[in-house]
Amino acid sequence: MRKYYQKEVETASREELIKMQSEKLVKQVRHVYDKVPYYRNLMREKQVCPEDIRCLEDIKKLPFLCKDDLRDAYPYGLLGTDLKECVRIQSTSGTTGKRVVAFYTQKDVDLWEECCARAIVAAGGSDEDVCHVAYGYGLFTGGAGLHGGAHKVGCLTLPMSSGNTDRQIQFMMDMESTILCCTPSYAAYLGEAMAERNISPEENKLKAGIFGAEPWTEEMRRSIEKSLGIKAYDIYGLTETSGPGVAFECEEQSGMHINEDHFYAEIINPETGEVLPEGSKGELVLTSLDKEAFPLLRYRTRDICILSREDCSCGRTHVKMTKPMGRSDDMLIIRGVNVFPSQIETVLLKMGYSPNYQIEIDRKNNTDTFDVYVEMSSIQMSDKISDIQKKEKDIETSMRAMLGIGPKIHLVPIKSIARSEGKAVRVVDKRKLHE
Ligand code: DLL
Repeated sequence: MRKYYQKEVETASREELIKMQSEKLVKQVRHVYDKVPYYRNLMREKQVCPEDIRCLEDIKKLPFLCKDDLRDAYPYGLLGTDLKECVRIQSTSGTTGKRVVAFYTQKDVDLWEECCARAIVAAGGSDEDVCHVAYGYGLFTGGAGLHGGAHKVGCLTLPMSSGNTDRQIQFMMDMESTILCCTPSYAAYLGEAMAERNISPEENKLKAGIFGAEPWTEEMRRSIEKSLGIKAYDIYGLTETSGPGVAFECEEQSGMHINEDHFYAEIINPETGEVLPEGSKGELVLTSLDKEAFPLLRYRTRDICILSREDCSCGRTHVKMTKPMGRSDDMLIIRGVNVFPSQIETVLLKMGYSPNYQIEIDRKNNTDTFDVYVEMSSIQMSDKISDIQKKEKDIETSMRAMLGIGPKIHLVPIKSIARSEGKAVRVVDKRKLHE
């Protein structure tokens, strides 16, 4: 059975990798400087020009990019090619405010799909497999990325998209799906739904799952593996860097190999921006080394993790990252959707509510619950119950329009949300997602 999708590069020596990365970086910095005025200005502010970047070490001289830059430059300000050369747009979940829109040339799509193909092969996939893609299709990168990867590997690809659990199970059983790709929480839910339908793990033909897009624990891995009778592999990525496939797990299931021929990874102290030595816990910063349309240099992912270059028994030489251990900003991932508390606050203030609110998230039956408690004004307190219920519904609708998912809104009496002495406690996250 095939062990690697692109053996030569996946097992290249460190020296070869560093040489490749250095060459690509020098070229990429020149490309970005010439093509992206936004980044050129940032470089000028830092008094660095393309000639200063001669090897990998020099990357430290470059400025960082962060989500705010993406927002400032929205929609076309970071394009590295003419729009005419782009063939695809994908975007983050969540809508207004913090939406990220990424562009792709055909070459970008091909490289992205190859990264996903590597993940599928590392999970034991081949052209003998039926790859069941239950990540959302559409603007979200999950469906498109794994779908493209499955095609490259030659799998029979089932473009299921998310939702409609009965149909998922029917196709999984009838088409004899062998590899499942979806969020870990949906995988857990499918496991439960199959048990409820008296389908035992031995009855399905699944052998592996490729799960990511949200935090999940080792316990969750074990529970999914048991309920579906599979091996469950992690996959990491973000829209800004194409989507899934920046990093993926191999048979060792102990951290994800970053596709270092396409992404250069650094770990920084999120407070100071200082680059930390290998083995330190900090914020992951990624540089896409050969993307054409959306070539981000030193992009601050806000994901906290640790990198390790210890030898891996799978033979891959690319650096491994731990599961993300949290974020250095306040972004929440609820049912796979990226949510910022500031978006919730914007809706409430626009609708005339006070900024006294609290977001409560929990996980019940493998599904995230999402409740927002909002204080009423003294005038609203005298409203009839039916009026209050209508107001709750109205807020819910506006939030759904803003976020892409609707929380359950609870209008509560004035002063019932505990005031804090320091920073307000806006988010109570009861899920235990990080070990
Ligand atoms: O979630 C891309 C993706 C799709 C990855 C399918 C894996 C599988 P965004 O919607 O832009 O893109 O969200 C990116 O999700 O910064 C992390 O905080 C989080 N994330 C992604 N993968 C993992 C993972 C996609 N394996 C944000 N574990 C990232 C934990 C993850 N968090």
